[in-house]
Order: sequence, then structure tokens, then C-alpha cells
Amino acid sequence: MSETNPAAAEPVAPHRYTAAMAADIEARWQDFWDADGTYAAPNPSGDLAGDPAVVARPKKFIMDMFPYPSGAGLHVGHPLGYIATDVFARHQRMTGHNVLHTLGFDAFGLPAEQYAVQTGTHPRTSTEANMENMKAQLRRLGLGHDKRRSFATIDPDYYKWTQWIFVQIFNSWYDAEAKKARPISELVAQFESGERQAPTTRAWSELSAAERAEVLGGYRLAYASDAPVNWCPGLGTVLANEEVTADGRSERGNFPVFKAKLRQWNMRITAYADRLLDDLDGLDWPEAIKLQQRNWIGRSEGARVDFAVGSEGDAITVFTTRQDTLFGATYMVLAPEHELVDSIVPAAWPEGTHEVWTGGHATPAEAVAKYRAFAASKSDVERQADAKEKTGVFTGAYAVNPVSGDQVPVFIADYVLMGYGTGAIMAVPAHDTRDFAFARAFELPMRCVVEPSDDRGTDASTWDDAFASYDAKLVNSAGAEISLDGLGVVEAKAKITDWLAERGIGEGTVNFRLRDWLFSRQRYWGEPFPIVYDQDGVAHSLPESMLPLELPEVEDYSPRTFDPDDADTSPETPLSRNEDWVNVTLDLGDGPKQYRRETNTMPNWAGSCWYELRYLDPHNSEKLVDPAIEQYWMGPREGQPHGGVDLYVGGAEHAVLHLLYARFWSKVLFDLGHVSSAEPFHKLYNQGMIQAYVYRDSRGFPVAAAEVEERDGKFFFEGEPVKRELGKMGKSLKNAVTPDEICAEYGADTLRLYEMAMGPLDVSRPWDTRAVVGQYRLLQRLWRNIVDETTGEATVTDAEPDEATLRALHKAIDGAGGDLAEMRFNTAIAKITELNNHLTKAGGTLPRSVAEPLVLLVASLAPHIAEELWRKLGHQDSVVHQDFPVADPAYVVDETVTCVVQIKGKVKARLEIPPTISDEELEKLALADEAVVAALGGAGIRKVIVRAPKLVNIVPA
Ligand code: ANZ
Repeated sequence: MSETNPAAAEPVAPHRYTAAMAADIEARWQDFWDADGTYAAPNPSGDLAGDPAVVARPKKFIMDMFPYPSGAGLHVGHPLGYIATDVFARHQRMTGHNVLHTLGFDAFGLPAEQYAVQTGTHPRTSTEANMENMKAQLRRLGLGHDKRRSFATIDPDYYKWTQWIFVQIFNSWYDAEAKKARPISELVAQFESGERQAPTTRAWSELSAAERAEVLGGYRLAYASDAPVNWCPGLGTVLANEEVTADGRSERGNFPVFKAKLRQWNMRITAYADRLLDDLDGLDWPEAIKLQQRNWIGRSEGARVDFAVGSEGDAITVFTTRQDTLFGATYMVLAPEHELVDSIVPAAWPEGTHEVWTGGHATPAEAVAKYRAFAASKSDVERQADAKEKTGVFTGAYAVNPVSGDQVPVFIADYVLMGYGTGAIMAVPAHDTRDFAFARAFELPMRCVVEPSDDRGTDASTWDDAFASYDAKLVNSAGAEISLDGLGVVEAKAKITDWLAERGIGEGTVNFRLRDWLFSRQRYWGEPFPIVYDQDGVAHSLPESMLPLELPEVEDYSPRTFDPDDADTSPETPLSRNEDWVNVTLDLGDGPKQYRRETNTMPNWAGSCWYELRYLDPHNSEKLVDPAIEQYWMGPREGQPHGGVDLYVGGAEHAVLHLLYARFWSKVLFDLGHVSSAEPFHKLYNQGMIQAYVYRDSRGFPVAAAEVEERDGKFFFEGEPVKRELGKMGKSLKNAVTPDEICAEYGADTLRLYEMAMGPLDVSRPWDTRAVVGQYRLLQRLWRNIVDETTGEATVTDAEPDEATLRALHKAIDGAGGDLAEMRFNTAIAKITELNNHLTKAGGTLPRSVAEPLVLLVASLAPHIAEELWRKLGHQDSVVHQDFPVADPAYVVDETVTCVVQIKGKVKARLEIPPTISDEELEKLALADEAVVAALGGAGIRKVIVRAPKLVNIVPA
């Protein structure tokens, strides 16, 4: 293994730490760990039960957001979090914990399906190949995972339970009084016994099966409904709001997206809005993420108010957070899709209708129809954009403001969304910016009802903008029956809410921004729904014995593409084309019958909603997870009121969707008694991003970053100057660096150290391949401090270390130990480097009592070299399960501390003194100090107050 050192023209030492040696060491230890099961975490029972002494330790369940096995493989940015959790997990193992750390794959998803559409390759084939590739890349990094617990969400053994959970959710309802989910059978029993009246006028026993199913659908936590969804005929699928661009087209493919009513599965996550909000308080998550969840859930306290409309006793119910401004409501707006619109539209425009209100249309019906078509082409985001000009049209109808008795015109406008509140608002243009803009455009009256705190006066027609404030008094708010004048906003709200409630025309209410979760996709590569429909179209869930329901083979993986501009088409799913699979005869307990299978698949998010639980008990074929095992790893304990994973590391981009969905599933499983933890992830940590330099040529195209040369701070590619900027790492920007390259050049331990040393874990940082060598040199010096490079043997003595070395060692143990426990890996490395440099400088052979703790210090960061050195130091057991060294406090305290000497309370000198100095000695030193002598200027001394070792105060005579 000797190489030639060209500089010296002499062979270098045969046992020097080189990339080749690192590769050899690393491969050997990786094989050893796999064969030995070094990272196997014992369960308290079941097939993965193990050493009771280890089980008795405090547990630590450490988890990464698992990867999607992409065809591109990993670049060095991907493993940042995986290395960090690995270092942390190793440190926790060395500090007395039973550590569960493993990694699976989130393997359903669109890229494999698109590849299948293009090439005809089964998504499973390409996904599995990608997983093999990624596993090899990850293995090369030396991650200490319990591989017995790994799985992919596409494994039928896994998705059997995803389907089973769906069945549990389908078969339960939310009991708002008990504030928990309960089996739907208990609701049926209540309907049957008459304890609860079903929302129909007929008795439960008189309803047909289909009618009962319809009623129950209004309660189930998973239910099918004809909801307005983003339908993209060009792609042949519905899309989530996040997948639609601001101008109402599909992010992928740029096809038009329409709002269409399609029968889709939904999850009633809104039932849990309060608990999802309240339980955030008990979680150890970054505040920014908690805030995003709070905003996403969007709890608003306000009121519902009825405005009478027409002569039939109908009312438009609005949701408002400012019921105090009711006297200022001078018009109303319904969402264009609001169901009341058609019934209130009169045949002709009322006498004297303002021309601007009609949009130039001959009849209200025509105006409404035209405007609806216009609004349907816009996304919700676009509709809500504040800056946009307000559009809308008069319906021809008037409603009655319940406090002022005024007739107010009713408009439809797209700035009111169907999906929020009641889909209708009372508009208070004087005090709401959007209403103000609309009122200006349509020349509608404004009435100031909240006294402005500036000098604009109370005539709103002269204002430039709305006056929106909670901190003011009500004015112009006296009617025949009630007056709010002079009250503050809070009191006025309370008073008007009571008044409305007494009359039965309103009530205080809480509204949430959160919507139910659209849960079906017209795709192939996802979990099939465990649902079949009988001849009456009633949905039935499959019993556990029929799970997993595996994906059928199909000829064509693509959803059918329709005329991209035609909203009136409906999706044809890939699964629906396999008639043999779709039409089945099953015995669901009442004899063999014909059924049709649901042909949508579950969304991408389903598999990641509960994977933490499967890690615990991955081979259980009887249960989702054994309760005792779940309780052991996830159960609530001190400081973790809802239980959960001890550390979950991943990107901040998953603030809402995944993290909210997983919380929701946890709560349902908790309510139904399947788990003891009501929260999946107790502590959440967001790692930063590894960024990379992008180099662009004069045309702005990225050039291969690896081939750019730097000269005098300028950058050149093939001789031409290029511009450097910071961007994402990836193939398209031609700046991806793979972990494989870095491992080949330096070894995995160097890569691990470099990634951890780059900066605080939660901060983004630019990758710099040239800087990696710094960590390589650290490992070379570490090696040389312990191993004789000629013989390859460890050379240590039994001598006692000197005082300075003891101090350096114990400070490093203390400092790095604290840092590792708190995930400050960069500073831990700095402290270890400092110790190693001290030892290098001191020279000579290391005492064993220094070499061993040194190896243990680096063991979590650079596990391969640590194993090798540990073995060379004569140990037969793995370094992985050694105890982290304990610092001796006597050597940790600073050698000197700074003592302040004051004369009459003013600082005159600072002394560097040993921390253990006595009062007498310190007084002597202080009085002898030159600066003190000079400052006293020969004056006598009345008193000396000594507080060793920090302070001496001298009072002159
Ligand atoms: C009258 C009013 C007066 C309002 C005022 C605000 C200020 P948050 O806090 O986000 O819940 N609103 C209600 N439903 C809506 C819908 N479907 N589409 C668009 N806007 C809607 O917002 C609640 C406020 O947003 C409600 O209170 C309502 O306008 C509007 F000085 O009512 B407010």
C-alpha cells in the first residue's frame, strides 16, 4: 500500500492514513457492523427483543425524514441530516441510551410513474433499482442504522397497514362532545336506539342502505364527496392547491386547471383543528414551524350573522371576525359558486341599477353566468391577491342589514372564497381594505363605524384607504334596538353577538382556515384504496383478511389525457382499465356479491403518515404495532406529554403538509386505542441546506463547476470568464458533487467530518470541495498520534500524562461531550481538533490514558477510523458500545481566572490568578500590583474587601 511521494522522491511510510487506507478500513468495518448487527436496538419483546440490560436504559428514538429513491442518486447535500442524526445517535449510544435509528424509503411517487409512462418500465422496477443504488451510497457513509427495521412504503407488508389505517379512519367519526374519534358502529347504535337523531326527518330503521350510507358519510373521518377540486384535464388528474400556479395552470406541463366537482375521498382533518393547534404547545419544535402550522390551521374567532334575503324567509349567513362593524356593512358579497346565488337572482335588473354594477349585461342571470366562468379559471391564490383589481357583479338582489334595517345590494366577487367561512361576507368598506377597493370600483356607499385615530375624519367617502383597527371606539352605530356607540371593539363584539343570539340571527363562532384533506389521486403508483362499492354504490371497507390489496398489473400507467381545454371531462384512472381487478365477487360477511373496486389511489403523503410506528415493530403481521413496543419507544413521559419520536430531523419545507397529516393520523390512532402517543414527533429539528456555487457563462448558462478555475479571485471556464453565484446543488446547475466522489478521494470519515464541521447544523452553507482536505489532515494527524506509520502498530505508553495534556484532554471531553449532546457538531470538532493539535505539538508517544479517550471522542463523528484505532489499542469489542469518557472537573476549570481590583469601586487592575487562590494570597498580590500601587499614590489603606478569586476592593484611608 506504499505510495511514492514525488516531493521527497522517497516512499512514504507504508502505514500512513491515506484515501486507499480509509477505503480499506471503512469497507472492513462496514462489513463487520452488518455481520455483527452492531446497531440492532433491542425491543422489550417480540421478534426483535434483546438484552434486557440495554432495554432497561433510557430510550432514544432518532429519526430522519426518509428519502424518496430518486434516479439521480444522492449528492453531498442529501446526507447532511443523515450524518447528523447518525453522529447524535452514536453519541447517545455512548452515553447510556438504547438508541433506535434506522432509515426506510418513501417510495411511491410521481417520478417513477412518469418514467413508467415514458418507457413502459414498471414503477416498481425502476424504484427498486434506485433504492439499491441509494442504499449502496448510504452504506458507504457508515451510517449506524438498525437495518432489520428498514422498509419501503411500496412493500405490500407495509402498505397493508397503510390500508388498514385507512379502514380504521373510514370506520370512525369524531364525537365533538367527547372530543375524540370513535368507531362508527357506536354512532350507528345511537341512531338505532334513538339516543341520537340522525340528520333526517325519518327514523333510522326506515332508511335504505344507500340512505344510511349517505348519512354516515357526513360523519366518517374518511368520506367521499363531490367537492370542487382542481381538475387538470391536460394531465388527467386532480391537483393539490400547491400544484397550481398563480395564474391557474398546472405547475407541471402548464395546462389549464379548472374548478370542477368530482367525487373524491377526503380526510376530515378539520375535526382535529383544535387539538392540532393546542397540542403544538407540548412539542419541542422550532417556533417558526409551529407558527406555520398555527397559520395553516388559522383559527379565527368571530360570528355568523344572518342577513334576510327575498320574501321566502331565506337568509345569507356570513362569517365575520368584526361583528362589531355590523352597522358599517353597506353591501354583501357571495362567492361566485355559492349555492344561494341562483335562487336570489331576479329575472331583470331592479329599477335604477347602477350601470357599473351590471357589467354591461342585459340580465342578472347572464351577468352571473359570465362572471362565474371567469372566476372558475382563477386559482384561489390569485383570487385572494390583495393588490389585484377587484372584480365582481351585482346579483340583482338586496338583503337586509339586521341592525340598521338598510337594504344592501348583494354581489358576487372572486375575492370571496367558497372554501372559507360560509362563502359569504358582509362588506364593511370603511374598515376592510379589500372591501374598500371593491366599493371604490363599484361606487358603493361607505359608512365609518370605528372612529379613526388619525385626522381623516368620519366621512369615509373622503378617505384614501380603509381604517382597520381593533383599538378604537365605535361610532355611527346606533339603531332602533341597539347602540354600540362609544364602546371599544371587544365590548362591542360581545354586545352585538349576544344581541344577535337572542334573536336567533347569529352566534359567536370559531372558524378555521384548515380544509379537509383531499385524499384521492387519479394515479397508478400509490396505495390502492381498500374500498369496494356494491350494486347500490355504497362503499364498503375490506376486512383485514383481504389486505394488502395489491396494485394490479396494467398496460398503461398514464391517466387518460383529455382535451386539455375542456373542463367537462372526467378522469379515467389507470386502475380502472383492468376490468378483472375492478369487478370482483367478494364475501364481506353476507355471502358472495358483486363489487366494483375504488380505482383512485392514495396520495403521496399516506405512506409517511405513520412510518415511525412501523420502524418499531417492522415484522408484525398481526398488528400495526405491538402496544408494549409502541409504549416503550413512543409513549408519553416526563417532558413529553404526548409521547413521540425523540428527535426528528428534516428540511423546513415540510412545515405543514407531511407534519400536519402525520399528526392527524397519530391522533386518530391514539383515540381508537391503537397507540399510546398522540403525537408522532416530540422534537423536530430542521437542518440547513448545503448550497453550491453555480458558474454561468456570458449567455447565462451554467457550466461544469468542477472544471472552473480560479485566478486572482476571478473564475474561468475553458479560458472564458464566468460568473459565480450561490444556488442549489443539482444536475441541472452542473454543480452536483456526489458523496461517492468525496469518499473515493478522502474516505467517508473525512466526508462526515467535513459536513459536520461546515457550520451550525441548522444554517445553510456553501459546499467547497477544496476545503474538505482540512478534515482529512485532521484524521491523518490523529492516526499518526496513535499509530506508528512504519509498523502500523499502535504505540502508547503507560506513563502519566503531563498536567497541560490532562487539561487539554478533559476540556475537550467536557466541551465536545456537551456539544455532541446538543447537536453542536461543528464546535465539537473544533474542540477535538484543538486537543489533537496539542498532542501533535507536544510530540512523543501518547499515554494510553490519553489515546483511548481521544479515540472515543471521535468515535461518533468518524466511526471507521475510531474502530480501527480502538482495535489497534488492543480492544476486541466495538467502539460503538463504549462509554463516552467523563471529564474530571479539576482539569476542566480554567487554569487562571481574571480578578478585578477596584479602588473606591473603580477598576484599577486585572489580575490573572489560579481559581483556587486563597483570600490572603489574593490580597497580597493585589496590593503588590504596580497599577494599584500607582493608583493609591502612597495613600494609606482603610479596608480591603476580598472575594477570591474574582474581586478585590480597596478603600483608601
Ligand atoms: C366584516 C369585516 C369588517 C371583516 C372588517 C374584516 C374587517 P380571518 O381573520 O382570516 O378569519 N371573510 C370571511 N369569509 C370570507 C371568504 N369566504 N372569503 C374572503 N373573505 C372572507 O378573516 C375573516 C374576515 O375575512 C371576515 O371578517 C370577513 O370580512 C372576511 F373591518 O367581515 B370580515
